[in-house]
Amino acid sequence: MSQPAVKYTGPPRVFSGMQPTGDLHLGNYLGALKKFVDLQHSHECVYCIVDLHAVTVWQDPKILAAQTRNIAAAYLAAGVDPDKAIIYPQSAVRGHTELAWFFNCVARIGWLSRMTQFKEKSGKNSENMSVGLYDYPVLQAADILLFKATHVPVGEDQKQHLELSRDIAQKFNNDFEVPGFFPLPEPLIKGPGARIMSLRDGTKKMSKSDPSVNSRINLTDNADAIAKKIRKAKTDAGVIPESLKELDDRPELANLVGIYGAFAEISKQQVLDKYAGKGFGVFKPALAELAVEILHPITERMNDYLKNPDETDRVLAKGAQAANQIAEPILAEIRDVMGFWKLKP
Ligand code: AQP
Repeated sequence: MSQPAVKYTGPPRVFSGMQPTGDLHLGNYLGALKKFVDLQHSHECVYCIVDLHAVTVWQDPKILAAQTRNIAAAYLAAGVDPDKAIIYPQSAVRGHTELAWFFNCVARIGWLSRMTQFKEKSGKNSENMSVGLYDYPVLQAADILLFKATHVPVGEDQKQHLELSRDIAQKFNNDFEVPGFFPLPEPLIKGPGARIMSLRDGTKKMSKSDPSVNSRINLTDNADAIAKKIRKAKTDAGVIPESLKELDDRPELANLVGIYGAFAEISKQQVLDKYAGKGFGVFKPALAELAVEILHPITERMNDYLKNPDETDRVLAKGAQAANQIAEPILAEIRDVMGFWKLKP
């Protein structure tokens, strides 16, 4: 029977993560990582490297740990401060998998079957996908709620998964008659970086798995590669228009204007005000210069961290300990709510 909505009254907490499935790109940076850095100044933040999510598709065991370090290096290089925010690998905190199982018994098959990301990733081959890939959003709900996180900075592609996390939290609170036990986590999606599109096709999301390397700018790209990819970015024959409405049927240009706005921290309209009437010969070099100015220092710092894996490992080990300290008491509470056996004190 559904309970009246009771608000969660615990402390605000931010949680998010990235998969160690390849080099991070501009979409990951502008859609999520940049927000990670900003939020650490105002919130308690927990940032995970979601290696358990990564293995929902095949990962070479010989390189998984190195990929995990790479993502940690990207977090640190982008400005996540391990003295302010927790950075850790998901598999180092066992609570993720335990809570995912509990939530498997709360979530409904019908909810999961509506998830568009699974449909996109599996295509016509869904019978051959891992059960883990199908169950991915349940693990994601467990990631967030293991910390009773209230806010989740993500790109727009994660909106549906976040809605599922809220549904799971609400159903748990109702089923076990513990109103307000879990917060209903709020996605932090807004801003011009929320959906960065491929540089080769303005209708497709920029993605690690796109076979075209020119479709994305990676955080490991040097200045020349960044400039070249922007120069080669697909555009049309027109000039930069005056109004946002005129971007509607020019997806590639709309994407580049959004990227400029996200870097410069101005609105798309302000970008148009600056460049209206100018051609791509002016706009693309200006965008490339801005991109290099912001990304180059991150790439350099990332290379330093990659040369020094011991330091990154120290951050991850300390982070795992801190994450476990938050997660363990919450997990104990959840086990109590669900009525599992425990030894009498
Ligand atoms: N194009 C994007 N624009 C804005 N945000 C994006 N994110 C991903 N792509 C874009 C956000 O980055 C965070 C981490 O994503 P992830 O590591 O979970 O991987 P993903 O979403 O699977 O990233 P990819 O690059 O798209 O990988 P593949 O190719 O494997 O599908 C998330 O917050 C995500 O929203």
